[in-house]
Amino acid sequence: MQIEKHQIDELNQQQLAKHKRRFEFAAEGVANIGEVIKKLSAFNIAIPSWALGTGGTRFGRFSGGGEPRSLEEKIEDVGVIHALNKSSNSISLHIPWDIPKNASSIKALASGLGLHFDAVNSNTFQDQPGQKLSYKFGSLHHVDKAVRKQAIEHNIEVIKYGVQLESKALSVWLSDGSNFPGQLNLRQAFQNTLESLQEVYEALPADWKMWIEYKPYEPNFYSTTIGDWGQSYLLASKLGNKASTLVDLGHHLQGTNIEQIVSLLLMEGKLAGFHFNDSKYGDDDLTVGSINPYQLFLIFNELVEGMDAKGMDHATSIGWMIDASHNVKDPIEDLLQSVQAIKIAYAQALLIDKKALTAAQQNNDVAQAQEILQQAYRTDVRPLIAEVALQQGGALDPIGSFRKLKVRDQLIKDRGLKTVATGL
Ligand code: RM4
Ligand code: MN
Ligand code: MN
Repeated sequence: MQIEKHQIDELNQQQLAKHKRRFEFAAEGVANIGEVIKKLSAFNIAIPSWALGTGGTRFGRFSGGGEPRSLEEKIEDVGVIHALNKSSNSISLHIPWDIPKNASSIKALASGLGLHFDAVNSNTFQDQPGQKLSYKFGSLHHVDKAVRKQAIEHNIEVIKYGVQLESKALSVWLSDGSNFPGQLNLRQAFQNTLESLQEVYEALPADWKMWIEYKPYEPNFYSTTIGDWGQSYLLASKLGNKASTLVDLGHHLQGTNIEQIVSLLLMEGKLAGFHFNDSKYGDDDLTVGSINPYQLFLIFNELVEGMDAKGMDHATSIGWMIDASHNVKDPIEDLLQSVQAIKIAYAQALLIDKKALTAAQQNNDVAQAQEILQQAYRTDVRPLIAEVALQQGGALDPIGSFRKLKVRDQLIKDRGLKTVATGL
């Protein structure tokens, strides 16, 4: 299923007069409007292949219907998202959930939709059918060298798939840890992980990166071997320049100051990028911006300030990706909402009066500093986002258009009501 440009244009046409009024009003208050539009136009967020089916919990899964049944159909769904928002021009694959059996035809399908392949993700947190050794007690940190070797080989295989698709990064998330005190020698587990990652690192092509994700708990509930940014950073530093730390917003204990972590990783050149989502309790994988949009804005404040300080290109210097999965929403609508939320936070951060903020900070004018941040945060930037989409041939209202075009009905017709997508 593909959305035709004229369908989007027709819907835009109906909303154009209203949009123009809103945009003119919004643009009036933005001193650097040209630059903001330019930066927003260049900004894209990768879609994870595992988020296109309806998610589930360990208690159950309730399919919404019309889910993609193959990698090809997942790519088509990302094509739908990108046609609507013009900000999701890549897809990130999880191996072996999504093995590209025929890389050249997969690549052709993607590029026909204006898409390319973002980081490839390995999976040593589940046992796969026919797998020789079990990951029940971990993978790269395992006490048994043979299990570590199997996990290393899997990661190297994932790199090979990625090379065929012209991905440029391997993203590693390990569930390795322990459930009870005494189960593991914590130092040994870390050492084993480092040595295993070193072998994978050796297999990276020259222009590739390794992104190391951390997470404090789940599925292990006593220790996780890469449990926080310090542990990930330590590994990345020991591994070398190609390795850096990936921040998944849901992988922090409640109350953690994520923006501070982001700012320091960025300063050290060790911020790989993001898995965006939102959470209230833990790794909830909720829609970005649905719980705490202010935190997202504060993260973007650090990002914009830090990237500008280092002269980094916002769109391409780090990896922007969503990692969410949804039980009760249409996955495409949910992803559209997430991308909009990220762009809103980014746009608001671009509006911050940096000179004034620096002056307030230098003068310890705390109230003024807060005023400056919240002035940007409380600006309705949605007309700016809509304008950028319009200029790029996307939809003024992506979700509204998705509904008006009855995309899900069509997908259900094509694919059936009860489909089982691979993944979580
Ligand atoms: C993990 C983590 C990883 C993702 C898996 C599916 O919690 O966030 O990024 O690969 O879930
Ligand atoms: Mn993640
Ligand atoms: Mn997660």
